[in-house]
Amino acid sequence: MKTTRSQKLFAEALRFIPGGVNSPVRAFLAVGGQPLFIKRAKGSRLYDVDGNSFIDYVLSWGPMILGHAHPSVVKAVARAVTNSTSYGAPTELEVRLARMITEAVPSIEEVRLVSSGTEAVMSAIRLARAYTKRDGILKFEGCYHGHSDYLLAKAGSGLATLGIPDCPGVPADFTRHTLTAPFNDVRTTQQLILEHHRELACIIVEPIAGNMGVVPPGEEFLATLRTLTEAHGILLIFDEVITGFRVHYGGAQALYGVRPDLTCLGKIIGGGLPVGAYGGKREIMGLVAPAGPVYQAGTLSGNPLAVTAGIETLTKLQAPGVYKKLEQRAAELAEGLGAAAKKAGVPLTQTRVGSMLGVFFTKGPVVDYASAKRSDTQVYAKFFHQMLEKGIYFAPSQFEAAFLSTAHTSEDIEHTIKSADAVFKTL
Ligand code: KE4
Repeated sequence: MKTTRSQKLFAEALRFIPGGVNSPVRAFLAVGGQPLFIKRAKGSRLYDVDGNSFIDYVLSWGPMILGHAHPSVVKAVARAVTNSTSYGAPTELEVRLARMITEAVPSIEEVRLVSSGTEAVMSAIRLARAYTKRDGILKFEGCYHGHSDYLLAKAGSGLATLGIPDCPGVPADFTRHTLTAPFNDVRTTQQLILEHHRELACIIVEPIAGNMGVVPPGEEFLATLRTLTEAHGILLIFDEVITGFRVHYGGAQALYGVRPDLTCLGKIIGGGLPVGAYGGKREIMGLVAPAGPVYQAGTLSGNPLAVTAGIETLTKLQAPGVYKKLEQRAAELAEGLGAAAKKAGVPLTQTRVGSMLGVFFTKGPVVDYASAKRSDTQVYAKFFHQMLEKGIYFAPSQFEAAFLSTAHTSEDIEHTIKSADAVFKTL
């Protein structure tokens, strides 16, 4: 595959941008090689600067659920841009998107728009701490909630001690209040809550983990979190930045029937432009400035272009049968990959909820971060590069999700399965 222009651009990027990229995972460090520079995309396909084209299963890490450059999104944003790009004043558009979100997600009575998932989570945690007047946070290993300081924590030695920083530049003080437990581990979570409930403001969880590869919640996991938090006045925060409008129009909370106190959203609600959001019960959201004392602000919050793209995307997702079709396509792909791996004798564990898919090169099962890490990342890297050569773009990291869009055709799926069939044989 010719990659001369990408290589040239990467060399130049390295002169001006740390690691040559504006977000670490894009640098291909987890799979080796150099990143491809994308020129344009349409539907399920990406086109790079060297003229190569790929079926895209990254979809900008989730937002592009309608595929790239969906005609009605393009039209709406093209029209909106002629009215200027930002006012820093309220618009009818923001009211529309807020209404759509509260109608889609029953646990959200009020919602605040921000510009990224990180900002949404950071604000939701500040709000939970203000509402409960407690400082403690409990998160789960392998879950990622954006890069705010106190979430870049790892389990202290032995679960009893509080979090220690997992990244230079984060003062120990900032992660002291952050506890971590293994995802899906009800017993440990219960033990931590019993020990620390007096100081816990919230438990934050990706209801379907998407940042260690895809790991669905165990049978009673989410319901138990709900019961335990309720019993101790701890707020339950669902980080649905990935799962919101991905696995169901009402998010994972609608799929599993568990209502959190606060929900964080992002990605799909901006249709690929910068939007994040956090929302929940009026009684809690009423504390957010200027209605209440919890300060949070943003120059471009509710930006008219980003909100327009979000409104168009959610409107298209309301069409009957959209999620059923996404489910069918994704099931087709998973079946095909499973059969191909079996035929080639490659140990493959797949995890899937709707159109978000996990592919692990391990016997499995994969139920948490420890078991996800048993996956052979060297084999994943070979799989990634050989599929790339065949015009298929999976995530350049084992610990991400593969996504499908409404633009992926059955021909795309067939081509992907046929390619995987050939690739698995070499593994
Ligand atoms: P952003 O700040 O990147 O918009 O959102 C942070 C975030 C919060 N919560 C969850 C569950 C997330 O998955 C994310 C961001 N996801 C990563 C990859 N899975 C975005 C890709 C990147 O970091 O470049």
